[in-house]
Amino acid sequence: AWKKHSAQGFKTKEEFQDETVRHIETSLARSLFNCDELAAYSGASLAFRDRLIIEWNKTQQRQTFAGQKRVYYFSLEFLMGRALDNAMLNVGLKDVARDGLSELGFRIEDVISQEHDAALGNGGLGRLAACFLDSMATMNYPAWGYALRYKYGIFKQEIVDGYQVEIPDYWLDFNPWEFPRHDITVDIQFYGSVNKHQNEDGKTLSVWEGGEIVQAVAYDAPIPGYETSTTNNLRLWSSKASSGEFDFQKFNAGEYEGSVADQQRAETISAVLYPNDNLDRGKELRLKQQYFWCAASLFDIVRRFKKTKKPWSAFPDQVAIQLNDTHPTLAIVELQRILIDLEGLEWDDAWHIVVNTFGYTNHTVMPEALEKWSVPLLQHLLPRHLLIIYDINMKFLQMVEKQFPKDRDLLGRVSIIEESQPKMVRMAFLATIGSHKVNGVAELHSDLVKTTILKDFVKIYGPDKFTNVTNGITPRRWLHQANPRLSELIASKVGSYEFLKDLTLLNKLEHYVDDKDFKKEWQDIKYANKVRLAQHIMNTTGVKVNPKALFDIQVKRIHEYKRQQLNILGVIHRYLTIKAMSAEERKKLAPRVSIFGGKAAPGYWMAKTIIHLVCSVGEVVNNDKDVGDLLKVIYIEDYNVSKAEIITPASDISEHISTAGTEASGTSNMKFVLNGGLIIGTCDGANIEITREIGENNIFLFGNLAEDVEDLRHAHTYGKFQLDEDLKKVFDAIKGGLFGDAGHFSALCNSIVDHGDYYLVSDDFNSYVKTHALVDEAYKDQDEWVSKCITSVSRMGFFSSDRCIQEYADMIWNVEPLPPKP
Ligand code: DL6
Repeated sequence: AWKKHSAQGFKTKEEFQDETVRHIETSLARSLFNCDELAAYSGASLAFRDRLIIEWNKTQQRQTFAGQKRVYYFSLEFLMGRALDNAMLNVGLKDVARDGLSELGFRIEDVISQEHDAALGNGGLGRLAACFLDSMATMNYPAWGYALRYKYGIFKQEIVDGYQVEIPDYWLDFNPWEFPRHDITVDIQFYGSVNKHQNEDGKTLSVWEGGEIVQAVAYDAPIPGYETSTTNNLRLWSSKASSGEFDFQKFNAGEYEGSVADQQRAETISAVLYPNDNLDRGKELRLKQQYFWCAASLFDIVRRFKKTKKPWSAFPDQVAIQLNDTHPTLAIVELQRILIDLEGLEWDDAWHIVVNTFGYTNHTVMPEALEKWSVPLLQHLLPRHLLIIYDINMKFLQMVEKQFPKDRDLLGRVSIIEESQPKMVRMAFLATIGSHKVNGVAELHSDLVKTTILKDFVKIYGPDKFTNVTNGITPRRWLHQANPRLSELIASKVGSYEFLKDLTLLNKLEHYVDDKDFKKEWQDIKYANKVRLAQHIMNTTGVKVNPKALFDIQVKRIHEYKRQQLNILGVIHRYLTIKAMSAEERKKLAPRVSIFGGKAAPGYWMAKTIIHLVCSVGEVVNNDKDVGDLLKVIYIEDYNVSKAEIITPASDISEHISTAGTEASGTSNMKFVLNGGLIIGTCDGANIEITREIGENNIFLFGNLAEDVEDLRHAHTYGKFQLDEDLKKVFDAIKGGLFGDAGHFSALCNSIVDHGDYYLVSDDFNSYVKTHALVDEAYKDQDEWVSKCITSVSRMGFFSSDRCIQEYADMIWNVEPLPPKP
C-alpha cells in the first residue's frame, strides 16, 4: 500500500487516477463531485510533482556527492510558460495522463490550459534561458538557474478599442511547481558607508557598515529533463523585511502606515518584472533587484563551495557562472568583494578566480539597450562595490597603458567609467573585463560585437576571448509539445522519437520530400493547426478567418527595430492594391490573413502607436465586404509562451524583418521553420545561418545588408532621403483618414518621412513588397511549397538548444554531464 501511494510514482492510468484523486480529496480538500477543470489540473500537477520531487532530490544528492563542476545560469528572466504539459512529456506519461483524465471526465487540453503561464520574462532573452534549462537537464549537466521570484510577471495585455492596456500579472495564486525554502535565507545589505579598519595584523581593511538589510528567501522549482531522471533546480529569490514582521512599536504608537513600511519596501524588490525589452531605463529599484539577486545567489554558491573544504583556487573548477546579458554583472564585483573583504584573499588571487568563473553572453549591440548605471546611484546604494569597480578599472587601465603606451584615447574609450555628467558605469565593459569568455548569440551578431561595441577589447585581449554560440530552441517544447501530430509524423518516418534528443536526425526526412502520401499528411496537419488558430481568433476577436488562406504571422515584442511598422505598411499597400484590382485579377490572388501579436513596453509610445495602427487597419479591412477573405488583419491579444504554442504550428509564412544588424539572433524564426512554416526575413541575426542550413531557395530574403546601414543612415541625415513611391501612397491613405484620425499616426509617419527613417523602412519597402509578391506566387504551387517546408525542417538540426549547451559546456564552462546510473 505504501508503494502504491508513494511518490515513487505511477505507471498506469489507474495509478495516476489514484494519485490525482487522492490529491484532489486531501491536498485540495475537494470532493470529486465538485471537481472542476482547475481542481483536475491541480490534482494532476500534484501527482506529477510527487514524481519529480523524488528524482529531483536524487539528482541533487548525486550532483553533490560527485563533487564535479556545476553550471549556474544567472538570468533576470526565465520565460518558462506552463509546467504540467512539459513535465508529462518529459517523464513520458502524457498518454497515461490523457487516458486517466478522460475517464475522470476531462479533456487533457482543457486541464492543461488551466495553468497560468510562468511569465518571468520579456521575450527572447528569457525564453532562451528557459530552453537552456530544458537542454541542460536533458543532457544531464549539473546546472542550476538563478533568478528573482517576481510576484508580478510580464503584464497581461488587453486590446481595448484598438489600444494596448496593461493588466498586472499576479501568477502565484496556486503554483504547485514551487517550493518555498524558508530555511534558506540570505541577508542582503544596501546603502551604508565604507570605513577603514585595521585588523590584528595591521592590515587596513575596507569595511562596509550600516545601511539596511533585506532578506532573500529561496523558492525552488524542479526542471525535469526529457527521458532522463535528471531533475535540475531553478532557484528564485523573494525579498522580505529582515525581521519578517511589521514594527509593533510603531503600530502601538498609532503609526499604522509606518509600521508596515519597512516590510513593504523590502517586498517591493522582488515585486515586479521590468517590462522593457531591449531598452535600459536605469531605475534605482532595478539596480536593487540586480544586486539582491546576484548577492543572494553568490552567497548560496559560496556556501555550497565551502562545504567541499577545497581551497579557493579550486573555485573555478567547481563553479561556472554564465551571465545572461549584463543584468547580473554585479556578481563579478560581489565575488571579488567576498574573496578580498570577507575571505581575506589578495586582490590578484581573487581576481584570477573571478575571471575564470564567469562567462558573459551579450544579447544586443543597440546603444539604447546597453546598460549603464550612474556613479552617484551606485555610490549611494552599493558604496563598497563602487570602490571595487574603481579598483578593477584602475588595474585594467594600467594593463592597457602598458600594452599600448602611446594610445591615450584608447584608455578613455575602454574605461569602465564613462566621463559623462553624471559619470556612468558601463556594464558591458565590466562584464567583459570580469569574464574569461564573451559570446554573441548568432554569427553576424558576434562579429558585430567584435567590430563595434567591444572592438577595442579584441585588440587588448586578442580574439580568443570572444566567441559565438548561435542560439537554439528546445525541440521538446517547440515541436513535440506544440505540434504533437507533426512530431508523430516525423517519428513515423525517421524511425523513432530519437530526433527529439538529436535534432540532426531530422535530415532523414529529406528522403520523403517527394513522397505523395507523406506530403498529404503533412498538409493535413498544417491545415488542422490553422483551423485551431482560426478558432482561437474567432473566440478572442470575433473575426472569422479562412484557414485555407495564407497565414502570415509576426509575433514578438513590438519594437521599431523589429519593424512591425514595415509589415503593417505593407499590409496597407496590399489592401490598396486589392481595392484597385479587377475581379479577374483578384481571382488570381491567394487570400491572406496577416496576424500580429506582441506586447509593447508600457512607456514605449511609438510601439503602442504601431499596435493602434494594426488594429485600426484591421477594423477597416475586416469589415470591407468588397475585400472579403482576400485579406484579414488580426491582432492576437496577450502573446505569451502558451499562445506561441498554438500560433507557431499554424504559420505558412512568418516575418523576421528587423533592420539588418539590429536583431542579435531571434529565436522565433527557428520555431516557425521547425514547425513547417517558411519565413520572410532580412539578412539579420540567425536568419543568415538558417538560410545557410536550409538553402536560399527555401527562404524569402529581402532588404539592405548590415554593412550598408551606416551609409544609408548617414545619407538620410545629409538630406539624401527619398521616400519610396509606393510607401508615399500608403502614407497618403493614412493621412487621408482611411484608418481613422490621421493625427494618431502622425508621429509614426513622421519618424520615417521627416526624422531620418532610422530603421530604414522606406529603403527596404520596395524590396519587401516585391518579396511578398514572390511569396504569393510560390504559395500557389502547393506541392512545391510543401517540399520547401519539408526540406527546411529536415535541415533544422543545428538549431536545437542542445547543440548550444554542448558548445557552452565545451568552449566556455568546461563541465561534464553527470548521467543517472542506469
Ligand atoms: O539571445 C536571445 C535574444 C535574441 O534572440 C534577440 O535577438 C535579442 O534581441 C534578445 N536581446 C535582448 C537584449 N535585452 N537586453 N538587455 O533581449 O536576446
